Amino acid sequence: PAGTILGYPRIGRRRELKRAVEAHWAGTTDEATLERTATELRRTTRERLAGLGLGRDDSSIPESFSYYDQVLDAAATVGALPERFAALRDQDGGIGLRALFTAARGEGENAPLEMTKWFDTNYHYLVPEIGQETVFALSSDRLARQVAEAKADGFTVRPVVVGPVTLLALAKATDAAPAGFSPLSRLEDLLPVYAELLASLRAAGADWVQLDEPALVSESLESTPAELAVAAERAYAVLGAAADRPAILVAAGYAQLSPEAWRALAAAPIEAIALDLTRGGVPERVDGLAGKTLVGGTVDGRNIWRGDLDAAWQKLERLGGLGAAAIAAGTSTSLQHVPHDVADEPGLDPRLASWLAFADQKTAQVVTLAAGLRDGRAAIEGEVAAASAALADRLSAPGVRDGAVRARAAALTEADFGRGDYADRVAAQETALDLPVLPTTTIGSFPQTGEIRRARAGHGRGEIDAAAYQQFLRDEIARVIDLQEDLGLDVLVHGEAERNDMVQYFAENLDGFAVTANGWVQSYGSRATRPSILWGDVSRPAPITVDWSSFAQSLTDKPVKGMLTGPVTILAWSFVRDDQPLAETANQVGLALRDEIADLEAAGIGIIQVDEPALRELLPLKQSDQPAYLDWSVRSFRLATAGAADATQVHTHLCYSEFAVVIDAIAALDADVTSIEAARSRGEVIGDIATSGFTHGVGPGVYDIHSPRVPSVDEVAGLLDRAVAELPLRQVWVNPDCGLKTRGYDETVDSLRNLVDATRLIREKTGVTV
Ligand code: THG
Ligand code: ZN
Repeated sequence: PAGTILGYPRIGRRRELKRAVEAHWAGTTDEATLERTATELRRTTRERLAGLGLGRDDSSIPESFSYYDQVLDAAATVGALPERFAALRDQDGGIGLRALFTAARGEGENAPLEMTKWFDTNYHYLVPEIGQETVFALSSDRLARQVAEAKADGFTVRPVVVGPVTLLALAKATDAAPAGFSPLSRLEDLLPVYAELLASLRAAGADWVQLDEPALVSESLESTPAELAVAAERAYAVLGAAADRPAILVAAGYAQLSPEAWRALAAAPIEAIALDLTRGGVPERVDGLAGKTLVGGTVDGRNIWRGDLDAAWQKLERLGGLGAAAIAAGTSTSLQHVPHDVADEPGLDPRLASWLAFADQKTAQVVTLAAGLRDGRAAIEGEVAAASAALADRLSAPGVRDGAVRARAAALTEADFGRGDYADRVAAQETALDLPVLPTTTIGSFPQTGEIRRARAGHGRGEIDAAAYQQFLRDEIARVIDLQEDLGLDVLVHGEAERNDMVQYFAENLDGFAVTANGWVQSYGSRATRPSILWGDVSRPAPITVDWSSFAQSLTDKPVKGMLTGPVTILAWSFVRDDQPLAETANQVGLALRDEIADLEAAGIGIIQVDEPALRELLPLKQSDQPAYLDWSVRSFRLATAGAADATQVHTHLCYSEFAVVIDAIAALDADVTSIEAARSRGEVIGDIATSGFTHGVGPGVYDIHSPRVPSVDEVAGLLDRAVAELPLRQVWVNPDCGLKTRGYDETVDSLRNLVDATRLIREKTGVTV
């Protein structure tokens, strides 16, 4: 076929899969009911994709369904589930839904697989655990059954599986593995199982299979690009030679293939390669392409812009010059990273909507490009012109370029990016704040109870008027302030009951953003977010958080932290305009936040936290792109915060454990206090901070908020002991490792009480109590 998409959202237009899966987890529905819902979703997806113009019987419709995660699916298919879940297998060793969901979610003592970000997206996958002892064996026929199910409905679909190189490259060694063990060393043992899988897909009626190998574009994995290319060469030599297989499409999205991997795939005995042409250009001409189809990923699977069909066409033409047997149009990646359909957003401004393409619109674009490849460019001239006109309209529409915002950004000087000397700030803050040693605080949000969610929803539907909603939130703030005073915390928060999401809340209150009603994108498992759309120049029409923060401060003599989300995180968790460098957009957000900070200061708020949990997330896959990213991301944070007076204490919070990777950038943020998640191993993070020479205040999270478990006083005291042994006493803060929004009140109160008690113990032990 002349066009295909590499994958489609599987959560359902109204998050049907989330509801079905969570009902099953809650025990209200059985497995058969869940399977029926999933079957229905797949059927609807196929019909829709056919309706949009993909062929019913030419393998252009991908079968990319997953109940939870495609990496978990691939691991389960080849039998690579850790030993601790062995008891959940079927009698014949097969891995069914129960084992799959338990590996994803954990059960009792058996921790779930670790979760981490999928390349530079906001999707999270489960990390397979593979050791010397892992026995690979075909352990699930789920994908083959889905192919057969489609066949019975009259569709020949193209099953999508994570490829063997990527599966191993993303895996971590099991605890039992010897030191230095690399899962990639198991490639030879894994390949026969993939060959068996391919044969089963062929038997089920698949003419083509898609093996996703995005590891081949990354420079941020344990294995080097050269090692990965060698593995790919071997893998596709073996799979290409397998008997009874469907034609193989290897898809490598998310960035440009490494030159080594490009040469290896071109030379391999496979039938097609899908390239991401939205990141990096058309690759060099190499040997081996003569018998192959190249799928030009020209429709961006990562953003929601309608895109430039003329530019896409030109890339396809250049791809056609490489000497391949055939060229097809495609998406750059799976469409799992974008919402379903712009038509589900009647509330969006129609002009903005005309600039957008979600999964369905992107599929239609691929179909258009495919028609052009088949029938000639003239056949699609109308659609190409319409896309160009929408793009031109976007670039010239009111609000996209705001003269005042641009003039302000143009007038910035280096002085706007730096605060006063740190030592002076410490002195001014000691006088202003008078905090004890080992100050205790929380990250910002308190539990979002059902009551809070219902009140917000009621207000959204117009059932609760503005005055009543405001009073509800004030009562909630008063309750949270009282609670923190009772617990004896030193730096209080207002609890963020007014916020649905730490990014969407600011998007709703800043100019230049739009929010969607149904624009859900899977984050992990059954969880999704609705990324905001940053379409225009950003400015702040009015103060956003000042009333809530000053109300909270009026209730207590203790300092209440102002709580803001930083520019990098606002960008990372939104769909961002692609017509200017991210650095420019980040600075606009930074300036809006700078004004908010000035207003908070004027309202008497002495501590302001600007969260950047996503700082690590946006780090580019290519090492050569990383320094520029770290430079602009750090600068936008500094721009936001550098207007603060010396006496104002600026805090930030970062949500990940790979502290070492970006330690220099964290130091360069120059926040007075940084709280960090310490999930990997709390002690290790303290060690990392100590050896890094980090000099500012730091709060290594003393307990994990991602679990309802209450840490004991001894446990917290043990960590604090270690912290004060390795770090100067004056540097250490005491806090949980992330916001409390997803927790219940019972465990939150018990945990915070133990945190405060442990802090008292250590203060007494050190003999310094103020
Ligand atoms: N906000 C935004 N993006 C994010 C996060 C966030 N991306 C990264 C990280 N945090 C992802 N983590 C989560 C955690 C929980 C949920 C989603 C992503 C979640 N979502 C609800 C669900 O799916 O039921 C829906 C939330 C809602 O109703 O708004 O629980 O914090 N922007
Ligand atoms: Zn966090």
